[in-house]
Amino acid sequence: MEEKIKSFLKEIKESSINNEEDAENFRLKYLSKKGVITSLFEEFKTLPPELRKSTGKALNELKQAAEQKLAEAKVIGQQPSAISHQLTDLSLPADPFTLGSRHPISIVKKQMTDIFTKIGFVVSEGPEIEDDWHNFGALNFPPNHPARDMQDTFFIESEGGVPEWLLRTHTSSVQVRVMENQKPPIRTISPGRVYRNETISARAHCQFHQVEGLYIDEGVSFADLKQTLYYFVAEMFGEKIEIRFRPSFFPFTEPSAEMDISCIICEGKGCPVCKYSGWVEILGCGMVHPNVLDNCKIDSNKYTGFAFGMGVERIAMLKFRIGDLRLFFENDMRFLSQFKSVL
Ligand code: 2NL
Repeated sequence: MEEKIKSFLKEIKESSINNEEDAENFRLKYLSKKGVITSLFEEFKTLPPELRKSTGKALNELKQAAEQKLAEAKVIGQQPSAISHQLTDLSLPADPFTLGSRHPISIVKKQMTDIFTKIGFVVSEGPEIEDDWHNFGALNFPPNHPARDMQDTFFIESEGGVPEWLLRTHTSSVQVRVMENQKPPIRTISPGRVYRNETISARAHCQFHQVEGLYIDEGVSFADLKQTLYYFVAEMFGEKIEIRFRPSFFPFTEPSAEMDISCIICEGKGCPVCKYSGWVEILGCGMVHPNVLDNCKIDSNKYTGFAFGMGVERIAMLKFRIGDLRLFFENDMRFLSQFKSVL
């Protein structure tokens, strides 16, 4: 019998337990009620007394060895190295993923507003669905002005009669709300999406983005307007940029002007972007019309102000040299993924 115990001991020491199944088989073979060790204990009872001492000792050692082997296997099985070996290989590379990027319009819109907030302008935002007063009336549009026409403005259908709501055609509507609710000095910048009923082409779209600025205080002059806008383009396009103003007309400013910058593509030499003139129009501006101030309960005898408005797409096209406005609204990944490095 001692020979049998010896060979089982050798077997136990040499057996390998690598997973739950091995462990259970080991337990069944050696330590269960019908296992090897139980039957050896049965056999032990039949031994003559003179053999019992040494055989009993060997048998107890065999049982201990089996129990220890099983306990050790369970402890090792709970360790990460063993688990990873069995279940997953943690040394494999992680799943690949691609980072998203900001839309070019968002990038440029933020650059533009940041330039103005640095000199004390405060960002104001407002609703895209507006009433006639905030989009037209307060801004000195006469009742029959062509911009109010169905051809230019998207009106929201009403239950018979005159439509009450429209999609804002400029973010001046936000600045009207600021003037109605705050006292001068006012320095505000209004970025946002606007809508106009235009035929979609490489140069026009029925939706685009604007950044409008407004500055009202005592003694604000056209010189302040020029200096502020020069500061803006120098920050946006660099110190080498030149500007020029041409007289224009808007119902909400008097006098009104349009501002051109020297063409950043050809540096004034002449190219298709500037139509060989060396100049590119980038914004409209002027001194706030006294009627607009009065409409918003700001004393036009005491206060003056300047205002300007520009298209974000226009600036983005110049900055990134994009030839077709429609690209901004098509969500083509081949276009959008080019702006990855710019944050
Ligand atoms: C353009 C021209 C302009 C303004 C916007 C403005 C706002 C208020 C009062 C007076 Cl509340 N004016 N904004 C002034 C002149 C021009 O935008 O061509 N935008 C794309």
